[in-house]
Amino acid sequence: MFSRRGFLGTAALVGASAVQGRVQAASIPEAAHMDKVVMQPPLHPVSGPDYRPVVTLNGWSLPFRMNGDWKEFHLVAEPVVREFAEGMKVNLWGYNGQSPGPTIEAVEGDKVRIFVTNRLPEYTTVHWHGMIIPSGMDGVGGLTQPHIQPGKTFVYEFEMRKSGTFMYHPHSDEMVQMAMGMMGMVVVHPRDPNFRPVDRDFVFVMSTYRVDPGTYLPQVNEMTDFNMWTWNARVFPGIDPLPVRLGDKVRVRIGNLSMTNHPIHLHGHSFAVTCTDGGWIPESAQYPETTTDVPVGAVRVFDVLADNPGDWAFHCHKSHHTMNAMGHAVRNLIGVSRKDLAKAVGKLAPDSMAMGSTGMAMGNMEMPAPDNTLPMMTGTGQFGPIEMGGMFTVMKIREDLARDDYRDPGPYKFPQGTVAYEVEAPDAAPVRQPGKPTHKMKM
Ligand SMILES: [Cu+2]
Repeated sequence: MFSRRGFLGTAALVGASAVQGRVQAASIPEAAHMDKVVMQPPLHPVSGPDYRPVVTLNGWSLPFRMNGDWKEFHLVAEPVVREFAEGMKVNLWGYNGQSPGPTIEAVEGDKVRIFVTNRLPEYTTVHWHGMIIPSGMDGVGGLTQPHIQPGKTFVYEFEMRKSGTFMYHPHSDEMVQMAMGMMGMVVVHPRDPNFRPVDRDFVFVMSTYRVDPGTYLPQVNEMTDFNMWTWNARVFPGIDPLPVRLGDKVRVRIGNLSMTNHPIHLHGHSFAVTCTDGGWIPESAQYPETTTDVPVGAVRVFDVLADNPGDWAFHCHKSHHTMNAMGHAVRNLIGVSRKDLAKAVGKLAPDSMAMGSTGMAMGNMEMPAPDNTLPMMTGTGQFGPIEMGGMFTVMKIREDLARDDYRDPGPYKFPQGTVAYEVEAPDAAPVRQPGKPTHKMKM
């Protein structure tokens, strides 16, 4: 006997299978694959509402196809090999050939259908961090959907209800899968192209890894002691610069799926945080900053007027995060006589190198390193060693860049007389404390 409730239930099921049938009939869109580790040109819209596309540092945006009024994307979760910088490759898990996965771009109001194929050796899901979507599309394995088993493809369908910057990552064996690099960014452009428009729009996600020197696989159980601090799974000097035309209004969208916060600092300018993964910040609530902290599991987007030409360092302000694999066990030897130390150590280990008695500047130092690791501090600029690593790159603001030109313009040509310079001066002996205190303390 059919109860009314049973009848409705059946009808709903018929509806559901009809939707599935339609998708199957329409076939799954081809999955684009990326084999490059440098920033790909922006993907301009060919139809629909106009928007200024983003560029992803050392990454790309996922191509899509239109199917009726649905925008269809295809993500493939799979093992990948990611080059962190020249000289170091790591076996990660990612999407469509790289880790992190491609940026997904759409427009507010778009209906999107995202196919996710699992080519990992274990199940996965995709969670759409920060997006306002139906609960059943939220991608939390076990809670809102069955896990996607290896070899299977699932479909996520939802409307991009609000514009902004979001992230995607698995909610399925999450600790392992995120520690292996499974993540990416979602940018939803406002439907109104006049809403807070910018001239250049950059996006990247921060992640951290513990990859012991000479090895190729992150230690996924590591909780705190990471040694690779990455922007889009790249470290300095492997991170793309941000080429900017003088006078451009620039947006930088930063996601943090690492296990600690990162205070991100831009030299030479002040900026305002204009958007988080929760939405746009009203202008009345914005304030000027030169460093903004990006908490774990959050997005911060800042807008900056690039009105100061030059090569401007852009980096995490935790100084250990602008280093590559480092020996954290190294003792602080500043002030220790190098000669005595070298003698003492030399007796024990004849090939050793005493370092650090005047600091750790390593510009002219060469140390043997195992294969597949990177120097702690590296990189060379036009004036010498830069001695950075990890989360460091350069915003290159130039007068003569074309509108959509994102190629590295090379080192800045400093106008004559604008660079700090050496003067003739007598040998600067350290200033001694005067014999008598200059102020008497009242007791
Ligand atoms: Cu940091």
